[in-house]
Amino acid sequence: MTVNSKRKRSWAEPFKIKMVEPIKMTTAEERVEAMETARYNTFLLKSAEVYIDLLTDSGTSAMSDYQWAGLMLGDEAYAGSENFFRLESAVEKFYGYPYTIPTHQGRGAENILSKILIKPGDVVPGNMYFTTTRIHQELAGGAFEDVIIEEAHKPDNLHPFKGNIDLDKLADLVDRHGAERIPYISVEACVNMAGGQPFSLANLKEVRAFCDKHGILLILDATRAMENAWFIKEREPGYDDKSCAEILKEICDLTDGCTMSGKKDLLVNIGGFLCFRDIEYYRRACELVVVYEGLHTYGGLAGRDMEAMARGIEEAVEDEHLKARVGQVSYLGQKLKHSGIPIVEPLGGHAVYLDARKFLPHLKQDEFPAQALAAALYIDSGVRSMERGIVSAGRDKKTGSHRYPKLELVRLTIPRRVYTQAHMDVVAESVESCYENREGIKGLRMTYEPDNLRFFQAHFEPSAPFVLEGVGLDRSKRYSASRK
Ligand code: PLI
Repeated sequence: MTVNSKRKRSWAEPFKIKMVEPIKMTTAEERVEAMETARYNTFLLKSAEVYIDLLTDSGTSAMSDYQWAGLMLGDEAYAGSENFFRLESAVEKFYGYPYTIPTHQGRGAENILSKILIKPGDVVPGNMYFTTTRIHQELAGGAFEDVIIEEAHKPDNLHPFKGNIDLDKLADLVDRHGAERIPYISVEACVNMAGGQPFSLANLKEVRAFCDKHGILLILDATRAMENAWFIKEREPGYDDKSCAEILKEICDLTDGCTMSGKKDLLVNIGGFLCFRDIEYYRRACELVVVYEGLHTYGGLAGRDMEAMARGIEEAVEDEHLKARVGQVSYLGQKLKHSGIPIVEPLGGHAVYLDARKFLPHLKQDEFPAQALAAALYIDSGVRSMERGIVSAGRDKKTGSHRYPKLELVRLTIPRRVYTQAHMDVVAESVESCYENREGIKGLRMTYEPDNLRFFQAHFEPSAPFVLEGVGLDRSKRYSASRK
């Protein structure tokens, strides 16, 4: 028998569906009403008003039967839960860190890390900011400085590792501030605000050498490190024969510790952790975790949550899982690209990002184009997305004026194991319809602005009514949406 191994083979998800959750399409009238009530902020919509929810991949994954079974084995003792030890050994096996402290989610770990390492006046370099990471650095008295490579700020630049750190920027930072003012370098895997862009192992090795030379710690934001490992396997010479598990270990081996939101890579609805190699940092973190989260063997989590996360680690690191997960993002991205929609390239690991500057060139950045586009997409089809631009960037703490990020994006974030390719087709059609209607999408004014992390709760109103043609499933309606 001869086997033709060159024949094209499609990929499919490495699971079948055992339980479903119904979702409901709303009418265009209902969506206009819902968006006005939500003040043009997709975070303020009710979940029941949403058809396909691409707000975030955080805590929205579908757990496996193996994880659900683990929930029944929760050891809910206040101290020394069996599930903590399961989590600790899974982290040590796959991430390689000897000391693990559970936290309720990623920002719990960021809070403790910032409090133990940052002193007022310190500077923390990172490969682009993340919202919660930066706010904890600032609340601890530090200042964030961006040292990501310039390519990361250009949506159509095809650099395969746009999450890389620019070593020259790092050296300049040390010259300006002195290594003693830099408690650690924060390196995020699959950089969220850049479009889910990975770093390369070659770059991380250079950063490690820089840290060793200057006596600076290197802390990984491991939230999407497994997805980063997949891109290294795909794109970095010399890694295609390694498993994602091996690559993940190699990444972590170069770092001194990590913060983690288990709500992403690890396929759980809640949970996170903070890890160190050094027992002294671990002890200091143990002192604080009891103040902010809970005892160091549960850190704000139930025993069952820790079990689900330990099992999630085992499943999520599998190459077949990562291939299908990143493959679904790529499926949607390719579809949009073929329709001429401006998106961030190369495609990242957890989301497709629309380039709102190019999508809505008639809007200035302080008319909040990405916020307006996210609102229009919801009105068109009930697809919920998220702004990642000027609103998310917030105001400069010193000057009080808006920060103007180069990237003005709408994130279509894909939860893991939740939606099918047919859902992705509907999303693509709706984005295409918004593109056809782009001139009818108007700028917004901010009418309420919280001081911190304003994107979650800010209110907006359109400066002129939106005019969207062909809204809804039958594509026959014309809507003019504005506040009454
Ligand atoms: O949402 P938390 O507190 O579990 O994790 C905070 C956090 C830290 N780092 C990174 C890279 C994140 O993406 C992150 C949370 N991201 C959210 C909620 C998101 O929608 O992307």
